[in-house]
Amino acid sequence: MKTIVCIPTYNEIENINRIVDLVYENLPSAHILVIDDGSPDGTAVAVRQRVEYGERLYIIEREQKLGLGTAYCTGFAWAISQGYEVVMQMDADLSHDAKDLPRLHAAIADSDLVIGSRYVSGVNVINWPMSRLLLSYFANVYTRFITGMPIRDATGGFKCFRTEVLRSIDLAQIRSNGYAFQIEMTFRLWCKGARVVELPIVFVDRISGTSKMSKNIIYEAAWLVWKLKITSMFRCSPR
Ligand SMILES: Nc1nc2c(ncn2[C@@H]2O[C@H](COP(=O)(O)OP(=O)(O)O)[C@@H](O)[C@H]2O)c(=O)[nH]1
Ligand SMILES: [Mg+2]
Repeated sequence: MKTIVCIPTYNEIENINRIVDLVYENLPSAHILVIDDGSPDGTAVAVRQRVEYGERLYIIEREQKLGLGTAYCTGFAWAISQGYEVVMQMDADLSHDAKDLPRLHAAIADSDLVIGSRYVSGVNVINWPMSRLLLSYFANVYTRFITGMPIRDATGGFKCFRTEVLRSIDLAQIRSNGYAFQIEMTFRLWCKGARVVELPIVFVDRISGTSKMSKNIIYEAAWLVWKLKITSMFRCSPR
């Protein structure tokens, strides 16, 4: 199946070449789309300088930092328009192990959304401060409890979608950005009756560059789960 891996970037100059190499190493048939938000550190320049650029490596450049959610939506819409059958998403900062790509990709054969999950078999997070881990873990408990969606890791960013099901949701309608974006995508697909599968992954905190996590991202997600719950009372039919 024609596959593209979407990688959003903001100031990932220290990681971008390594992650691109690792994706090709582990999933040689895949193409890559970087969505860069005008990184001042020249991340986009590094992408355009690579030999694969224009062949199996593409970039969408936005003028300023507009957020992760809209970066992904822009990337997904482009992937759909280009006829990719499978769209994967992962972070640029090497927190997601590219060695997991083939396993997540293989599982899409009989599902619609595969989630690389940190919490499906215990807690598989390395090097996060305890405060960040607790925040993430309880954000997931909270999300599960409020929405009723039986997903252990709804906030993670390592996923594989069947394009056919991505088409079924209106990407232009999605406004959320950080954790909230990850929750919203999974929730909307789950409500549409998508087959969602979680596979265990190990998440390692970034070694280079800085996190773009912020308080606003937390508030956004805390509010979003209620919004999803309320709207889903009218139309949500999980399988
Ligand atoms: N294009 C784009 N990418 C972003 C933005 N914010 C974060 N990213 C990227 O999204 C991924 C995850 O962000 P990160 O800061 O590592 O979040 P954390 O792992 O939750 O701390 C990384 O590849 C970032 O470069 C944004 O506003 N625009
Ligand atoms: Mg990160």
